[in-house]
Amino acid sequence: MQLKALMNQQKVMHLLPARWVLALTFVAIVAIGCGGTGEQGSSGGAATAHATDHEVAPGELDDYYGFFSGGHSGEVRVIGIPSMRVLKRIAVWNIDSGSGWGITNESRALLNDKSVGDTHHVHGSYVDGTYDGKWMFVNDKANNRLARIRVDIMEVDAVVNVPHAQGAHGVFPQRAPTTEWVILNSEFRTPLRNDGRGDMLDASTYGGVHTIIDAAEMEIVAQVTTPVNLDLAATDYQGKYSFATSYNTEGGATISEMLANDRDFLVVFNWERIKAALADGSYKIVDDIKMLDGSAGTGLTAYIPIPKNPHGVNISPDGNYAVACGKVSPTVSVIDLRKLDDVFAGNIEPRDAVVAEPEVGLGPLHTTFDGRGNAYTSLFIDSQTVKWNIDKAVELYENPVEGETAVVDRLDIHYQAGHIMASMAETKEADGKYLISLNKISKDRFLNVGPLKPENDQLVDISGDEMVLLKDEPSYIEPHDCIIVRRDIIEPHVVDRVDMEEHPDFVTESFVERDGNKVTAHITASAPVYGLQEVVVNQGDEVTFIVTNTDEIPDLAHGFAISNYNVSFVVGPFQTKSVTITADKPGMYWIYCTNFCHALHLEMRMRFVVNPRST
Ligand code: CUK
Ligand code: CUA
Ligand code: CA
Repeated sequence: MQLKALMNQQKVMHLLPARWVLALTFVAIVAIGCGGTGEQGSSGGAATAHATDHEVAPGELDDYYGFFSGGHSGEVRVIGIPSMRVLKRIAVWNIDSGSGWGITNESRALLNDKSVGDTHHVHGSYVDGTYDGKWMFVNDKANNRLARIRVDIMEVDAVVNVPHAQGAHGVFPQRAPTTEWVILNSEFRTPLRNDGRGDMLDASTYGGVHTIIDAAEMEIVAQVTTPVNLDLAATDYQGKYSFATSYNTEGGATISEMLANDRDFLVVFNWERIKAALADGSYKIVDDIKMLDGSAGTGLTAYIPIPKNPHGVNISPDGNYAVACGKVSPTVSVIDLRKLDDVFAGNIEPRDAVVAEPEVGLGPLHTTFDGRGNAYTSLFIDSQTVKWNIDKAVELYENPVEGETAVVDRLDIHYQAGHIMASMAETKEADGKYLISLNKISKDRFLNVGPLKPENDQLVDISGDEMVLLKDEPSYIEPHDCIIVRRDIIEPHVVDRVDMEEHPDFVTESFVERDGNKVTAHITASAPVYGLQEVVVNQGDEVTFIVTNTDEIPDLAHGFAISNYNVSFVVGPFQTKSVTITADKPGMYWIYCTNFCHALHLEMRMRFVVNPRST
């Protein structure tokens, strides 16, 4: 397997300039685990002195909420910044008996009975270019879905399944005037109607999909198809354009095919034209979805050539620039968004919108901003954060000066950075205080825990001229991305309790009802008792337990586990959750509270009696 990977890598090498061969070989060595990780000097000494300024003492609260995707763990994590304390794990695509997600009827209905997912990007809803503290949106690259998290209770409340898409990856909400749309890119090209018809191995028939989702309804508005793949996503600050990087302009199905061209694309989607096309009916309906053709020449899109297999695209907080990272080119491409109207009007060539292409280092993946005109790009291969000045880059692109560069500072990170994110950087209120480098490899930075080591999320102070490393934080595989949101934006929205009547079947009085072989037990939970002492059913009955936590105390949750029946969930204050099981095992089974709620918590239990089927 490893040999084969190396051989494929070798094949690719023939197609690449010498410098990239070196770089990619390095990636290969790291990826197959037979080499080091390019260890470089650390900024340890300076960091320690500085770090104390950023300590959050016991009892003190953080200044920022971090929302981190959890990768193939399927969850989203809420982390206090700068303390890096993990405050909450929000189950999204995973099963979590800490909350009962994936176990209760309510969550299983949202999850469509799927139990895995792959979260890469979490982004908040916006009003006028900054977060409104209402929702978070997160993708599922594995099962091609988008989830919405309610910020007030920090739980998922809606899911949309996205057809015609695989590798549902880049996601970004509309930033202005408000988040009406959320866009989701499919990274993998597929047959657009993927139902087995045609020659499925003929990659030339495949396409990518830019899915537009209504944020409030969580329904698909339309899908714009492209001949190329669509990877990372962004929206502008005006509600006019959305963006996708495309690394497979070649339409290839193998790595070497996907690396053939020197330039791929930043694809720009024109919302005004998309809305017009939807209004005048220039779309096909495929499986109940409005599908628009976004090929070059349709006017809906612009394809801006940029080097090479680009990855992240991020918009500067002033709304003027898109920055796309070259990945296998040492450059980032700076696109002036004020030129896009001219591109769409045909006044200038798409490539003319590129106003800078500074060389920043090897393996640029993602860029973030400090709101003071500087950009920070993660370098996967160089294991660095590079800080560079946008205006300077534009100036030098126009008038190159020998020996001058837009780069202002470099910081070694440990090691192999993927995403990078500064505080409030995806809003017009970017404040340039903290930056987190989400590093894929921790190697020697923590106690060794075996072959699967944690990742390393490093906290960096970017408030001064030079970046200062403050903290290493191990993280469980594998957050790709995060956003850092000011506390005052989130905190006022978070509630202590839910409205009990949100659930149509909330329970205030406990009782059991029977309808044929269907039994429903309505149960209150109030420390330290359930509203029923026993539920007696017959073998084969379909039994639904509906549990409402009626305790008046905030922060007092009750659990509900049924011994040997594979049920365990937690009901928060004033919440109602339910589960339906088939009583297929005769006997007496204790139902007990799993969450320590009272001095008599251990006594908080009831019996579930299943009479054997009469013969
Ligand atoms: S991707 Cu993982 S490091 Cu899914 Cu945003 Cu770039
Ligand atoms: Cu209720 Cu423990
Ligand atoms: Ca390519």
